[in-house]
Amino acid sequence: MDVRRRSVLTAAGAAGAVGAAGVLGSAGTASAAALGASHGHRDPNSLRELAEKVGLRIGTAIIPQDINTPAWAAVAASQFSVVTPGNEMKWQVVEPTQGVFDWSGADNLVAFAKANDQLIRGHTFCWHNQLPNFLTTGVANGSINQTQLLDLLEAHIFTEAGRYRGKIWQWDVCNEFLTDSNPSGVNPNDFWIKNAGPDVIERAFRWAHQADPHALLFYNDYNIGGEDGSNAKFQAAFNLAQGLLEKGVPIHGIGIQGHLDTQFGWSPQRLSDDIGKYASLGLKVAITEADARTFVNNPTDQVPTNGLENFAQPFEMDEMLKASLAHPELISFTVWGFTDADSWVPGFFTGEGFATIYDVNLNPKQAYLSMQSTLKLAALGAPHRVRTRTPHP
Ligand code: 9MR
Repeated sequence: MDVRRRSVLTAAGAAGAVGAAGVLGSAGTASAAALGASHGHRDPNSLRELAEKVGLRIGTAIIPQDINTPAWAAVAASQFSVVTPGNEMKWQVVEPTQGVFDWSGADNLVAFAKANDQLIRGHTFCWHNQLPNFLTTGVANGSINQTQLLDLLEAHIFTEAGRYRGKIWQWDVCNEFLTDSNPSGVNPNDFWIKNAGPDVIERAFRWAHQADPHALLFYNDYNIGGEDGSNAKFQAAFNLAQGLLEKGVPIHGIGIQGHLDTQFGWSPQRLSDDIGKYASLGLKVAITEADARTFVNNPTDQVPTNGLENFAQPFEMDEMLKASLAHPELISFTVWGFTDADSWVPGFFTGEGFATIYDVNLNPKQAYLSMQSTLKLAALGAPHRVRTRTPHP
């Protein structure tokens, strides 16, 4: 396990964290105010409008509070042109009990996106985390065997991809299958690899493609772009994608999550190189879960304990964006929650926070302003210099 990235999550811990974030069972109904809040009156200086000028989609993860809190919904609608459900399309949420489906949160997100002229990144079919209890328990006690597990996964993909067929721009088909070791590779102890077999990844992609032939299908992972000193995990992701392509598996893109922590090394230049290498395979690339966390005074106020973090945090966010802008194959840049108040970070990393682009009171932080000026430069270029008198030779 890479302790730099995350703490170990037990199934119970993950469920607790979701519950604490008010996600499970509180999907609610999107308010009329939230729907279409900013449609037709967009600020030309918003992230989405600036990025649009170079064809880049700027996105955010969305949790139900983002839709149900009018001030948050206004930001979600006005600043972003693609949205990802933070949890609402995960198996644990959509089918908590076998055969009993709850699409309310996912449907709300789809309606919100439609009302606000946003595309959707579907997240995620096949991940070891946030699985329903019936599945993990059944596998653990032997009542679900390998064939049955594959059948259940196939049904899950067809059901969910089928329900939203034609409405999803990119699907994260498989998520976080690689080890954090050096060298890295597909984790033999991953829930899916261990219990469904090593070809589960290609099966999942083929099923997803059959279920929604127009969706772009992504492999998504953390620490696979500029983040690891050894770059071992990038190499593993590259090899995985190349192997799938050689087998004719319908994979169309790589999702680099981009969960950074200012206390660790990270190289924007290497990120740019890595994006270029994925693109050289003929794949699209997306930054899917960008945030940069740091140590803070407390989880409520999230003020950095070291003043320099006010510069390091926006630097990392902005440099991720700059590396992204350099590559035409990089089609979307998504932040994992837009305000520190809706970020997953304080709940997962003790003492850390300040990871997003708006503060806990929904004021744009330097990270937002830096990204905005980068997009402005990309979209409009710098103005030509004023004329001056020049000395005669
Ligand atoms: O943001 C999500 C958080 O609300 C959940 O509690 C958590 C459970 O593991 O998952 C978070 O999202 C994860 C994403 O689905 C995959 N990459 C890592 C993200 C942060 O943990």
